[in-house]
Amino acid sequence: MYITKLFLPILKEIPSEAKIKSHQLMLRTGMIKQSSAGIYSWLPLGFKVMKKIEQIVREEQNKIGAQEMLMPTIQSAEIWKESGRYDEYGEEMLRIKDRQKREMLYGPTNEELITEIFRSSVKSYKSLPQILYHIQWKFRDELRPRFGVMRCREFFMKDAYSFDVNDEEGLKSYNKMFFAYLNTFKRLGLEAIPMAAETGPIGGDLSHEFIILAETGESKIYSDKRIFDIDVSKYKNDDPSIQNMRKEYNKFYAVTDDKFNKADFEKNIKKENQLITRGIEVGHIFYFGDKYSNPLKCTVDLQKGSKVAVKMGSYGVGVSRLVGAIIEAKYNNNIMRWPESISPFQVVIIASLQKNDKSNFLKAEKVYKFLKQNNVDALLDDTDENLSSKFKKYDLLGIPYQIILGSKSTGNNCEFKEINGKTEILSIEAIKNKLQKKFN
Ligand code: 5CA
Repeated sequence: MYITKLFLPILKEIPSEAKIKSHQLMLRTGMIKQSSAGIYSWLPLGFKVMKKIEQIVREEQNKIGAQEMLMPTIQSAEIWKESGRYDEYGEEMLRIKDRQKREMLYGPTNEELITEIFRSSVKSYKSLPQILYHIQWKFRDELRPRFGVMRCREFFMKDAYSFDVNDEEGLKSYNKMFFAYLNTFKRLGLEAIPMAAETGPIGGDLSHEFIILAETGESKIYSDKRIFDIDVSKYKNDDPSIQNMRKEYNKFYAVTDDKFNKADFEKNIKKENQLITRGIEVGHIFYFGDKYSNPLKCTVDLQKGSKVAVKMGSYGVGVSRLVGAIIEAKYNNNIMRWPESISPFQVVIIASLQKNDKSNFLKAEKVYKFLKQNNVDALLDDTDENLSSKFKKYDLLGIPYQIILGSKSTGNNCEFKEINGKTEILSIEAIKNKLQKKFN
């Protein structure tokens, strides 16, 4: 892509309504545009990053056997009345009437709808276990939408739902999801720690929030520092290994604000291992057994003819929130750096322009064509700005690698720079090989 062709409305000024870095940067670099309070359009750059995050989330869900589907954004109030949450949910729920005066709502979450789908399709314990998920827009009429995509009213979420025959099996599904989440966040370049949490309006008595550390985070956390040293890559995707992983996490105290108990914290953790800080919740998982299946009569027949309400859990990842959360985690010294796995482009090619001499730009175009032929997702800077403003722009955009055509690029060699890191002089072949390796 040539940058002049890219729809990239970069703003000169930091918008005053944006209080935290990620919000400022997302507006400034034209990733998003506010359409009304807490509701955003996703412009090409932001959309591309979000879609890459979505794909990683999807791949890790598929790896644990979850199946993708798609439910609508608009739901009927009937099923929410059956579960008892229609009144309980309060003003956060956007309620709508259709032309027949039927009560509808824009889904803030999907426990009821998925339970209704399940009860009308599954009759026997033999069809269990199942995990279904979708990646869809949600609407919550937050009292104070703020921090851009971090706490907005309309947001993109992956929500999954598990169905099992008893609690023992249900906990296996919960643990599988726990494992999938750790792998997902790792691929996104994040260190997300599972913290025991309150269940709020979703319900149940077992729940973990996955939190990344950030000063601007809304969640206060209390943990044993050693939980950050657990290496999830030593665990395999099978039940015994996943159970061992859970046991290792359970050894360390890690809770959010509402679960905090000062006496427990001080008794269980040595002073030097105590960590009290703030973080951003990027995922939240719940096990609530028959909280929805009971009132909605979602049962299966057991072997001996009796019926049992299926045991369920639900599992959310804030896909759109993650774009902001990753910026918060990666922005440093006025330089942004996207993890390779989700960077909007893999490399940017920048030419130093001399008056009446287009040779560096012509070389840059050649490099660009060569990389494109080799499936490298490159951005070519074809503006006539001076080098220092180009560098500033790409520090802001955070594309992890730069190829610079200037005084140091002779013959087939170019300057190859890691944003925020070292510079090397390499042949274009070597750069291509390096990039292909990094992005595979
Ligand atoms: N049904 C359950 C799990 S599927 C559920 O809705 N859980 S949740 O309420 O915790 O939301 C899941 C994730 O969505 C959160 O961890 C957070 O990352 C994201 N999220 C929640 N509210 C917002 C919001 N207002 N703005 C942006 N992201 C949000």
